[in-house]
Formats: sequence, structure tokens, C-alpha cells
Amino acid sequence: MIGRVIKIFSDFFYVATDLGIVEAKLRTVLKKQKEEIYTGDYVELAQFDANSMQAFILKVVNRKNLITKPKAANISQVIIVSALKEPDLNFEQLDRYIAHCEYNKIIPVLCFNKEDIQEDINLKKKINDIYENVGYKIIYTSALKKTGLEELKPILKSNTSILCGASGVGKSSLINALLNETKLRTQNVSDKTKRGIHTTRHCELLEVDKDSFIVDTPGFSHLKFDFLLPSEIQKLFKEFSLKKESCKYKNCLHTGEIGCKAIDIIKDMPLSRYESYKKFVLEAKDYEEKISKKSIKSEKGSKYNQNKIMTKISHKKRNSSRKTIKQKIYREEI
Ligand SMILES: Nc1nc2c(ncn2[C@@H]2O[C@H](COP(=O)(O)OP(=O)(O)OP(=O)(O)O)[C@@H](O)[C@H]2O)c(=O)[nH]1
Ligand SMILES: [Mg+2]
Ligand SMILES: [Zn+2]
Repeated sequence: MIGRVIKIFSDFFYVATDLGIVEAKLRTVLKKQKEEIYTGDYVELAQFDANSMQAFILKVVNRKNLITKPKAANISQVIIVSALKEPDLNFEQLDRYIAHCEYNKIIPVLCFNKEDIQEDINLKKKINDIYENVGYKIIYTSALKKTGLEELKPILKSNTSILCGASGVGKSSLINALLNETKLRTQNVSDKTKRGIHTTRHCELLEVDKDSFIVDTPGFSHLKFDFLLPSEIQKLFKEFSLKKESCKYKNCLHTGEIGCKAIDIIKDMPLSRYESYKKFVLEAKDYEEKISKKSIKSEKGSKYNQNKIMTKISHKKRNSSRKTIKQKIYREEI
């Protein structure tokens, strides 16, 4: 029997099947192999007991892709949810989510929620100016007043979409509004900080319409680019790839280098986008420095042998030579 994992609570996997929701555990072999299973995975079940609706997971089938933050599998689309107010819109944070989608090669849709409490019309204009230019789909919603949902529904059609964004922006509220029921728990943002209080704790896949699935996720905001090289950051900003005339210098980071030909792109780039770009480049530079220090360290622990670098192995880890073993046996014999 094949089913789809909709929720994971410690060792229990809730799997949607034709016969209903099955509570499954991993087979011991899978556990030993440390096979990780994610919300959204299709799995093969065995030893199904119809009375208790329990079974064991044999294996994962047909995993098309995997997102590691938030963790989910077989995702066709990311919907980045931001609030226009409470919590205030943070452009740098939004650029972080977008850049992560670009890194994962998944096109994001930008959803700006809580439009019912934001009176500043210039904010919408600013958003459109920044993000429409680079081709991202933008929608405005209010989960509370149920506006914008008709625009969101066709985007979700025949997709498995994952909602991601900071805590309190209204991800769970949006799904409740789409389902027309209070299925998911939601909570007011903190009075003091106007930030969310991490209500959703697990990823959960829900069917919002026939063949349209959506994954609710816990809010998160710690996304840093401390795993890429500085030269890789420009690939995450569409502005650099959309224009043909760009800077071709291999090592140029387009951050004020003499002779940089990306000057026109930077001139046209909204300030907030360029600021985000420079910040991510700095994070990547820290990473580059860290790995170069590490490699110097490992080189110091190496010695040359026939023109090859051989890493020194500590005495404890090194295998004894045959001569030493023979001597030991000899000593034991006498
Ligand atoms: N005014 C207004 N309030 C909203 C809207 N959407 C959500 N809220 C409120 O915002 C608060 C947080 O909403 P949640 O749906 O819990 O937010 P979340 O993004 O799921 O948060 P986490 O689960 O912590 O990641 C709740 O009090 C909601 O009622 C909206 O469109 N307008
Ligand atoms: Mg939530
Ligand atoms: Zn350049």
C-alpha cells in the first residue's frame, strides 16, 4: 500500500492512504540505515492493521525533490508569506527567503498577508516596484477578511505548495481561510514585540482542494548564507542574470571593484535588494575565510611524499607496521 506522509511526531508518521490516515512506524532496517523521511514523501507500507489503522514503513518511493529548511519532500512551489504589518515587513528577510528558493531552484510566489490592517498604499507600490521587475508573482491577502484567496487558489491548483515565512505572519490562518474551517492552531502575535510566538511546531500537509496540497510550517527567520562562496551569491539575485550586459570578470563580486561592468545593473537595482546582496556576500566571505583557515591548518599537518601531500595520521590511529608487529610477537615469545 502506498501513501503520503502528512505529519511526523517523533517516531510516528501519519500517512494518508486510500483507506484513511494510517499511523506508521519505521521498519527497524530503515531506522538502522538512518533513512530520513519527510512530510510530503510517498511511502510503501506493510503489515497494515485495519482495526488499529497502524502499519510499518517499508521504503520511500519516487522522491522528486527535498527542501531542507523547512524540511519537506516533493514540493513544486514555495509561497513566501510576509505580513504587511504585525510583524512589520522586513525586506532583507524576504530577500533571504527568495535567495534560498533560488538556491533550491524552486520559483517562489510572494504572498503579502494582513492587507486589512495596512493603510500605507505606498508600501504596496514599493513592493511591486522591487519584485515585479524581476518577475516574481505577487499576491495580497487577508486571512481575516478572506480577501485575495480567489487569486491564491489557482496558484495552488495541482501543486504541492509549501508556505514559509516568519512566525506570526498568518500562514496557518491562510490555510484555515482556504479550508473554511479552523483546522490549524493560530495565536495572536506578542503585544509587546508584535512578533509571532511560534505556534506551529511541525510541518503538516493538507489537501486544500482536489489535487492541491499545501504544507504548513513553523515560522523561522534564521537563514544565513554561510555555506556558499561569495561569487555564488549573484546567482541568487535575478537582477544579475536578467540583463545581458553584465560584468564578466570571473572574481568580481560587483561591490565597488574598479572596472566592474555591472554598474548599470546596480544603478537600476532597488537599494534594499543591493543592500541584501552585499550583506549575503559578507556572510559568504566569512565562510570562505573559515574554510581557507581550515585548509591551511590541514596542510600544516601534512608532509610531502613523492610530490603528493600526505596528511599526517596521529600515532594512535596509525596501523602498526609489520616489523613492529613481528617484534611484538617475538617479545611475547621470549
Ligand atoms: N488582521 C489580520 N490578522 C491576521 C491575518 N492573518 C493572520 N492574522 C492573525 O495573526 C496572528 C498569527 O497568525 P498565525 O496564522 O498563527 O501565524 P503563523 O504564520 O502560522 O505563525 P507560526 O505558526 O508561529 O509560524 C493570529 O492572531 C491571526 O489571527 C490577517 O490577514 N489579518
Ligand atoms: Mg502557524
Ligand atoms: Zn563586477
